[in-house]
Amino acid sequence: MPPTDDDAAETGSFNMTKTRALSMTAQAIYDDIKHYFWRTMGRRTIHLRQPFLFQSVVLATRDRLMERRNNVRNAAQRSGHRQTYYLSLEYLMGRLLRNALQSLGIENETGAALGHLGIELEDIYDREHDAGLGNGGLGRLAACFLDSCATLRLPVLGYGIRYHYGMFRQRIQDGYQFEEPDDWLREGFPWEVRRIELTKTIKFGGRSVAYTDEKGELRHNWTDTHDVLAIPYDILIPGFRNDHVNTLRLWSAAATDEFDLDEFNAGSYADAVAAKNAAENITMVLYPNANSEAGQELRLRQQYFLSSASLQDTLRRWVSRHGDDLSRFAELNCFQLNDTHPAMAVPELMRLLMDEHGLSWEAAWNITNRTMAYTNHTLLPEALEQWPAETFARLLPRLLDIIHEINARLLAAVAERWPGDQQRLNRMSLVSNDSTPMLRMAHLAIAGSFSVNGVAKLHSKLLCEGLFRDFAELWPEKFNNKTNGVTQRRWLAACNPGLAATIDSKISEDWITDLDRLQQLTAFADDSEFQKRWRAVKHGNKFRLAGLVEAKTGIAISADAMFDVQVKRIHEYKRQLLNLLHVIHLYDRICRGDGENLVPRVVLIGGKAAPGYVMAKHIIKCIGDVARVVNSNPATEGRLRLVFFPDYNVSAMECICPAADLSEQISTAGKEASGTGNMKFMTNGAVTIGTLDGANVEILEAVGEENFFLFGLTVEEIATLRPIYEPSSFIDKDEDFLRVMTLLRDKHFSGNDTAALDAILHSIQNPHDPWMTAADFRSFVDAQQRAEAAYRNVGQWTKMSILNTAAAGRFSSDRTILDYNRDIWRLTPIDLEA
Ligand code: 26W
Repeated sequence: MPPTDDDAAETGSFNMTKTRALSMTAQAIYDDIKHYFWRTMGRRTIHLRQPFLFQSVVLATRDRLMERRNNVRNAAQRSGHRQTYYLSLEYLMGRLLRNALQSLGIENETGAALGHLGIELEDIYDREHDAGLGNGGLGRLAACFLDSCATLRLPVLGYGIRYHYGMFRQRIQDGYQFEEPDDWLREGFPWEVRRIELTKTIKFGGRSVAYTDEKGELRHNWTDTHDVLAIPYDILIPGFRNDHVNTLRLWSAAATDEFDLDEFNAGSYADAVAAKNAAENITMVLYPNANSEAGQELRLRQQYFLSSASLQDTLRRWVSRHGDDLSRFAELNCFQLNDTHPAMAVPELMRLLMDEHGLSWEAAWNITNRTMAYTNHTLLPEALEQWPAETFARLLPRLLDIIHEINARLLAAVAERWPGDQQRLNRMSLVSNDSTPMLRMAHLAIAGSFSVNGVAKLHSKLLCEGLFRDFAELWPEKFNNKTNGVTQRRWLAACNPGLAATIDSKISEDWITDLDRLQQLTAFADDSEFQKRWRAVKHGNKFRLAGLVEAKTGIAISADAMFDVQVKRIHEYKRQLLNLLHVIHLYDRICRGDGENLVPRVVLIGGKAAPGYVMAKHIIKCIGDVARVVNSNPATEGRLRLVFFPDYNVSAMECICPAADLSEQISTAGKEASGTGNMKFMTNGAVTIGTLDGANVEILEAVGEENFFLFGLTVEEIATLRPIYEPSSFIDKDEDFLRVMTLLRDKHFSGNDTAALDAILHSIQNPHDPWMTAADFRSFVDAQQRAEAAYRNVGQWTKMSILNTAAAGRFSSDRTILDYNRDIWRLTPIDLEA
């Protein structure tokens, strides 16, 4: 056996061959919980408001994960197979306990163990704080992928950042959003295991010095740097009942213990130590901007910190197993870059291979270009990362050298293929031609990767035809699609046990690891007994959500109404405004006496606005303003409620998606890369009202037009209309629309502060409105009317609901990961028996 991970100089080891696996009985679990509570934590009495019982349950569970992880690691090492590393600045994990117990198959046993204490497992679940280390779709996708990789027994290690503060908590006061720090580590995070022995040193600043080595080769030395330590914390990721456990490794920044000598000598020992806080800042907080790049220097430091620590970790492991010979490195390793955020991995791997491992440029490039794969998650220009070259020169001088060299070689290849095409060179360059030259991280990621993928068919097509067209012409073989998916373990089995049991009553339970099996439900879509049961489950879920809504907002809603739901980050392109216009239209109908036949409806909107995104905050304020007027008008009683759901997060979605009837996926065509909330709703039997955008296109294809409320302009129609777009032509010729606008203009919903409503009126009426909200109003209202008519027919609606769940198979992240593995990673599942 080659030397392993953690044994630089081995002085001994435990013989584990005779160790029996921990028992999975209720008694053994009870004993372990008691052990941790009494002996490890030194507590005697249980108070559910304190974290100690929860922590004891976690430790008892973690032990059972750890022994499995150890076995998997040994098996992976023995096999010597290829590995993938998922590099992501975000992981939106949510709570972990329920998932861990269900994966291990010990939920009943743990429940029984707690039953001895007179405690409900659900209360322990509720004690867990969400791990919210992500903004939205991209971060939650990473979490679903980890679940699927472990369930498929693929050797995939996630690398990320252990932010001290995760996604902010949203508090709504007087209709305004306030951000509160998410101090998720305050009570400790018992799932994590600190791996101090794997600490890495990360360089910043200093300068790059060229020199000639003994062999006469030109080499570089990055010196006079300010170093920061990266300390890894491991979180264990279980597969579903397969004894497979993978690792998520999160890096935390710490100061090196070299003190500032000047200050130290000046006698200010305490000041010198305090100055080291600066280092720890790097991993202090998650940047809460989805789909817009704020360009903060600290964010750049985070990106390099993650990239460098993870690559060093990978190379360290390689050297400990294979020695200095890197000739097979590319064959056995693959890095998947979750958007451009970790794109610094490209020049950093080059640097490590050349400067630390002595490889030539060609040898290093060969490895880099065969191991890196890049996933793009957005077409929005404002989300495309660009960093001032000047900042790079100051913070990462050696990387800037390397990026310039990559660029020179790229441009030479382009010039050879398209001689004299200067415009193309400018478009493709890694460095922009501006007065302050900017580094285009997407171009760097594409140049350095062997695979570039989008996250839904339409999105991948638009990447090739638009944003990355020049690159797709140069390297068509790199470009591919991997339509997103969500894990059915969390997003059906765990969050909707009633529906899961209903499904199990008709088809076998295999869907939990093979979601395509849901297709068999089609045979029961018309079965009236089954329909009745299906409706009862939905009603129960709506009742549960109604309780949560009332607890959080004080607004009472009826589980008998249609639940019309839009939850996602607040962004203009997602068009929460269009949804709001429809609510105002319904309200107007009720007020003018045309609401008699309306299906009672609860419109639920939730999501966070980036703290600096003024317009998104206006949208939240406006929803609140409209809600107050609508909900307090007696005429709307039993007909219409508008609710803004505060602090939307993963745990909230686990209660919301099982309760939704109608799923709002109404972005301007061409703007939403994929969407994944759309898939969670569909899986739970909600019917989509949506545009031809992102994965909606594939959802429509899967369920058929009769089970989807399609509306809105297509990508092509948007493009044609844009130059001549005149919102007033849509407003003035549409009486319903005009009435809505008149209510807004007359300040029917405004309190004292009209800023939000003014801004919103302006955006709808603006011919340059990038989201073209007014253009889709009529067709949206019409689609809503079709939805309403369908909902009125209980049997028809239930059938649509069942057929949506039945068609959700292809939106499992298991399918997505199998696609990644087939086309990009080419990993062999770990066989524990072998
Ligand atoms: C801080 C800058 C920044 C920029 C972009 C942070 C985060 C981003 C992400 C790319 C935003 C994001 O989450 N994109 C979403 O990714 C999902 C998973 O692929 C898709 O389903 C969504 O359509 C896409 O908006």
